[in-house]
Amino acid sequence: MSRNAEVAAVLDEYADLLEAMGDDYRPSVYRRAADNVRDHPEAIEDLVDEGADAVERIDGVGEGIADHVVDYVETGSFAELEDARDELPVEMDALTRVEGVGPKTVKKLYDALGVTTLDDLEDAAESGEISGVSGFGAKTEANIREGIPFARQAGERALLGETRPLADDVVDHLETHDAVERAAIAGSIRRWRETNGDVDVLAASDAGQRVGDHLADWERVGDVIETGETKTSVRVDGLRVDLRVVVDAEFGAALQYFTGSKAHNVTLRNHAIAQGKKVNEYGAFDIADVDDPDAGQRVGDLLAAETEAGVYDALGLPWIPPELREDRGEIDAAREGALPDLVAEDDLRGDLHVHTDWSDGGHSLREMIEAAAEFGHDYVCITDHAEGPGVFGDSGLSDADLREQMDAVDDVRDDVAVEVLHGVEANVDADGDVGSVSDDVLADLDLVIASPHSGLGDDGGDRTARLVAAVEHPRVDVLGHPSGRLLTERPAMAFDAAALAAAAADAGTALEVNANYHRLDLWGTAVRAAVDAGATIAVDTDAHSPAEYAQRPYGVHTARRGWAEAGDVLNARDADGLRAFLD
Ligand code: DGT
Ligand code: CA
Ligand code: CA
Ligand code: ZN
Repeated sequence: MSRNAEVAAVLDEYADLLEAMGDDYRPSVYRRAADNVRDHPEAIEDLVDEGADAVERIDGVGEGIADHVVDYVETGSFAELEDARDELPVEMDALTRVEGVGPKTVKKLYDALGVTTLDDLEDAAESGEISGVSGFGAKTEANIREGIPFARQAGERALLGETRPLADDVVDHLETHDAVERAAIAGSIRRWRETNGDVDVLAASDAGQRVGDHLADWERVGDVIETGETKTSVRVDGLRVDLRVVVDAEFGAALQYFTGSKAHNVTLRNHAIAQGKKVNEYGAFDIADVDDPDAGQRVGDLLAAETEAGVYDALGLPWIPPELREDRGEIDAAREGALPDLVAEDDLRGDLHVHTDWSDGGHSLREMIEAAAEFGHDYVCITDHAEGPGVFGDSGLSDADLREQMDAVDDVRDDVAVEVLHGVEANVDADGDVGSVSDDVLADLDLVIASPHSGLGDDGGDRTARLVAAVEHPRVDVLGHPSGRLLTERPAMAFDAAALAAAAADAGTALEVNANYHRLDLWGTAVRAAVDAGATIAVDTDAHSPAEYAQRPYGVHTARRGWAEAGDVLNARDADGLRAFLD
């Protein structure tokens, strides 16, 4: 991973500070630049090395922003940012993570009450001071108070879409050292959990200290927390990286242990004990003839330690994919030979949720379609937003726009190497209706996604009826990002996953696993409910740019966390199978 995410975060912070100061125009310019820097395929620090002109090659980055980026990468800040931070010295990122608290609210609460941190905000909300500030009522104060725990917890976990690329880079860096025999990602990142407390990696080597030093010396490392023979911890881009070094002969056992989850490991240990065996980070052991199995870590006859598959095999189990290791019945299923044959990245043949510059995407119809062909898709469905509440600006399409887009799709369709479907992403309104698009337009489109874009957030109310009504709508084919959650930013709306799954199965409507790593919506347990109910899922990227097609793995592995097989996935079907489902 490059420093793109870090630079984007700084541009977003500056945008928030400008907005708080009452600047109406520049915040959106900086946010757009931040999005483009974040998604840019080249490393921002490499562009900075080339000079400000190279940075300006990024869409939406003009001379002024490019200069700021160069200053930031070279010196750790830029003058205007420091001035703004001096004027409003608050933890902007943490405070705005509270639902309903934007930059302008932060400024008001700083001016009136001196609130600079989440702790300050909590104190002010609990003592009733916020409702005493002009413009704030008791309801707002209560909402802020209730939003603080989510914001606090969210701040402690990082998105898989940020940690996973970093973990891959750490492994690559470790593998450049000649004393490293193998290296691998472990922990919750290996299980593809959607947020992660830290980055766990494991290396096999007889020279632990040298390997630890090699990590500490990596150019990307900010702070070194500790180094040692077996454990080294550093911080990169604000994320904690924990490295364990073990001997190659015990790498499999260590990988099994440090992949977790803790709950999976506890159940696995009990399964071992029931067979007169023992499993820990050093191996699987037969302890049937041992008087005191707790006399040491390596007590008993060693059965396996070198490979993870060997450890499971020694306990009479097939290898269990990391996505399943959450203690949700996977060990029983393994014992019974009933593990699912999980959907794989290569099983997917197309993407059914894609935006263009007809709505809020950044690229033309032709660019997005050609990029889908280049990505290797057999088919792609263009699904720009219909007009309606919650859709960015006035970017949504009217009936007339959709009719016009049908012709535009036809113009591209014939000379591209991918089958093109034309659909729409309509809004689910409060009653579960799809609002703004008329029925005759819906009928003429190949595919209709209905997604909640407004009335989101968890107000404690049960939204099952709203979502069930949407899946039962006769024109709706896919329910898009059903909960509306934005990881670490906005909680999922509450709904009964089993009831939604049953309704979707009955209605023949697919439930989306939105692969955008800010969403991952549905998620593991909700996918499991869908699969158990016999509902179909659709793993789609919701791409707003060609680069976002590459977020597909996050969706596939999230579906795997829900025990999904290829047969459960709409876009694992070939084009004929897809059309049969849509008709
Ligand atoms: P995270 O970091 O909160 O996203 O979740 P994990 O699962 O990566 O947890 P972490 O980093 O604390 O530990 C990595 C793995 O190491 C964990 O999944 C299982 C194993 N592990 C760590 N500490 C313990 C422990 O005290 N008991 C057991 N059974 N396993 C542990
Ligand atoms: Ca971890
Ligand atoms: Ca850890
Ligand atoms: Zn969308």
